[in-house]
Amino acid sequence: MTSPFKNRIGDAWIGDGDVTENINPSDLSDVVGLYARADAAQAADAIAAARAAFPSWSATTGQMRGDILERAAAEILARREELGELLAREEGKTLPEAMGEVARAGQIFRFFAAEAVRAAGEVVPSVRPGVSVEVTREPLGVIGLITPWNFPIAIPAWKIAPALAYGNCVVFKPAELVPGCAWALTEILVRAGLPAGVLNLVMGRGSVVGAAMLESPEVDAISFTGSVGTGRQVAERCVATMKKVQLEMGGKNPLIVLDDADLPAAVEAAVNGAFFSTGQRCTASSRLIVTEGIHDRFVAAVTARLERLTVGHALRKGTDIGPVVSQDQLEQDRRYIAIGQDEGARLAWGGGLVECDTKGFFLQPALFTETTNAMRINREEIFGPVASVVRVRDYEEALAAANDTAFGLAAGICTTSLKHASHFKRNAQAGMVMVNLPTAGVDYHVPFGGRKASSYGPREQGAYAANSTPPSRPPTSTPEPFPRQRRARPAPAPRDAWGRRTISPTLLP
Ligand code: UN1
Repeated sequence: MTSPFKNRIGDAWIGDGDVTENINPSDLSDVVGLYARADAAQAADAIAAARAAFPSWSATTGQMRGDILERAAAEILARREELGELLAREEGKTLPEAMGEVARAGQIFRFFAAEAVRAAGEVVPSVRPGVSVEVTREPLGVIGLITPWNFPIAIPAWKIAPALAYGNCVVFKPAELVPGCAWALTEILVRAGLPAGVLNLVMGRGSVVGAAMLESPEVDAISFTGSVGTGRQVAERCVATMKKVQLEMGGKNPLIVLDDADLPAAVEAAVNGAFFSTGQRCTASSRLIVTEGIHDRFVAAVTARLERLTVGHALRKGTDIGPVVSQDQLEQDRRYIAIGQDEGARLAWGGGLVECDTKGFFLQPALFTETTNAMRINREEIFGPVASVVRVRDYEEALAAANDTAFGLAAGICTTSLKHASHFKRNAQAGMVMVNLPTAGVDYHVPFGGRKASSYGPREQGAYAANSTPPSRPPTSTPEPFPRQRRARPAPAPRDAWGRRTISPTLLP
């Protein structure tokens, strides 16, 4: 038996015991590798290693942290083909999609390499005479990261890069289905020069590793991307130990198509948003809300486009849509296709299993028409290549349907009317609003996140990620980076109710 890829705890690669097989969803006979599964004691060791590394890591310069992130960025970008192949093999998105995701991860590290040296803080005149106020950001401490399987390298990148850039230590628990990219990313960062304990990788079960992170008082914050159900449990457990928490959860994202839309552009946005990456994106355009004047032409054109798409092995040239990630997810997708039919929706295209020369989880994209927004297929996140068309009279009814959902991650509109596009941007109840674009596919330098049940806590990505590590707990035992001075040090500034040291009175001469 080949030796497994191990967890990174402190300065060592650990784990010869329990392992999991990483299986290729395009070819179930292809084992990507064996990956160690951490137990609760190893998770505790990882947390302790991060805690021990924090005083010196948080006292490093932004330049030093940025240099490490930049080395990692350069390597990720240079290896995008090889890492893309690994990603496509373990998760099932097509090779071009996977390489695009790897490039995005590299760019995220490059962005935060530069952010690490951005001057932070401000000095403001006090309302009291002779006093000035300094507002500074301090590293938070140990951050626990829990990431999903659908973006095996980009989501870890957009959580790890800011956490490290701003001087925090990390305990990283990737989804069990995709340990390969997580291991490769950790290995790159370690070789880029991260000191021991600053980044710890603990692959394994949520019920073991995730639970250890949530319970530990030594973890200061959790950033989680995953389902609403799990997110709610994460939030409850974070509150119990007063951890900061950031949650990115589901979506049921509307894409409105108005009568005046450019039809080919609308079809492209819908097909890309709903079905590319096998529909496995929380930003997927799963509800296509179409006004009646364009409805039939739109459905005919989308169907014609779906007929030309090839579902197949993620690494094969010519494949447009790779497999569903796992047996469980395939069953969930098929269950919802059956629910839609039971609810009276018309399965206008697809939804069947696809035979390929390898055994994998291949599913034809499924398009439902004649649906109402009240149907379960339009209310619950399916997370597969399944989308519904909701027919509406006009823009007002479309807007009402778009907002009639518990979720609020992304929303889109296809129109040539500036009036409707502008109104929608202001009135869509979503964190991100797209015009003549798919709801999925986002930029890495701007805030990412949703409203309502889709997100909780501060925004991720771009400079907004700094808010994920609020200045709530200054480091307790930061070593002096400079030789001690003989003069007595002034008393520290008082802390506010949140423990923040935001006011430092400076008596002017
Ligand atoms: C994208 O649409 O490019 O899990 C990103 C997800 C989201 C990321 C989507 N958190 O699908």
